[in-house]
Amino acid sequence: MEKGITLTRFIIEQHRRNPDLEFTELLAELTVAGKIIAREVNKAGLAVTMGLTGRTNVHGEEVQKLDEFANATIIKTTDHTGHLAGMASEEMEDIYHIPDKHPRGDYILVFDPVDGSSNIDVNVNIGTIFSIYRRKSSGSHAILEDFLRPGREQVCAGYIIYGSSTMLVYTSGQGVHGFTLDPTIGEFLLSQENITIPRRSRYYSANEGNYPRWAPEVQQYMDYLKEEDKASGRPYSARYIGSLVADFHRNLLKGGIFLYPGDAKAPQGKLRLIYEASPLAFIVEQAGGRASTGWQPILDLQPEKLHQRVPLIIGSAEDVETAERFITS
Ligand code: AHM
Ligand code: MG
Repeated sequence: MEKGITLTRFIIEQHRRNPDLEFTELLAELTVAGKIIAREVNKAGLAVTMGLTGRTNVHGEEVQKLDEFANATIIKTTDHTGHLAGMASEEMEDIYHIPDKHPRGDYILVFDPVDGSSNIDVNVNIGTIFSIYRRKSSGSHAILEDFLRPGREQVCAGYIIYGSSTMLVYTSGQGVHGFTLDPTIGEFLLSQENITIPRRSRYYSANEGNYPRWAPEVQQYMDYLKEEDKASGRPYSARYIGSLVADFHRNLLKGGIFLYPGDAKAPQGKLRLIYEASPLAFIVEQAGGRASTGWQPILDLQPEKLHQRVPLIIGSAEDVETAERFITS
């Protein structure tokens, strides 16, 4: 489609071509949440939404005011649409049930309202990650089993990145498309249709401070990345922001591999399966890349808990394959 058309029009056209995409209105509401969160992020140090709340979340992490604001904003902009039977997020211990005053629908929404929270106060890119599944249960409210689903069953996944510009990237299983917020008209406009990730890259993103705790196979892979490449005469270059969405977004466009493996202290790593790893895995596969625990595709995992963590290796297909070879050898 023509570059510069609005996200709303793009979504309507997609829906026309594939009437099965009944959740497109929900996606449109999510973009409203994205704009409201972007507005708060852009106020940076001036806003009352900056800083800590003084509470810790279900993961024992300090909750930023923006985490809470973004969580509440996403709920508020989507709970009345009639498409949802329930929601779950990084900031809520349990499932959020749609209030009885609103109609309920066939989908569930999972999200990480602000990913990379530790970067909020220092003007570094952060993001919102989301994913939509069709519910399985048929009662009046969604149940836990509706959320514990392999990532392959996602019908839509995306993220909004708050950076030098605000961008929304999503897939509904028909390619990956990127939209940039034009702040002068308040609309997301198509900037990249059918994004594909380079098959091989020269970049890696990992928190190498954890190197001493990694398994020897992971350490060997990391050592390999630092060997001089015969063709370029250079090792891989490190690029680590510490905001998953930002690291992922750069790798998606330029090529690269992101790793957050398990280690001696945290065998399942840090990142959450349902609302961090799986949505990005759906996007990367749609873009021709790969996402893995090292042993298994992320999208094949059957979650056992809502807030389950998972080792994540994601990015350019050939780089992820090489990492898998090291890890499983
Ligand atoms: P968050 O969702 O609480 O912000 O935590 C997830 C973040 C990711 O964005 C990022 O990849 C990772 O944590 C960074 O962790 P570390 O500081 O250990 O490198
Ligand atoms: Mg997160």
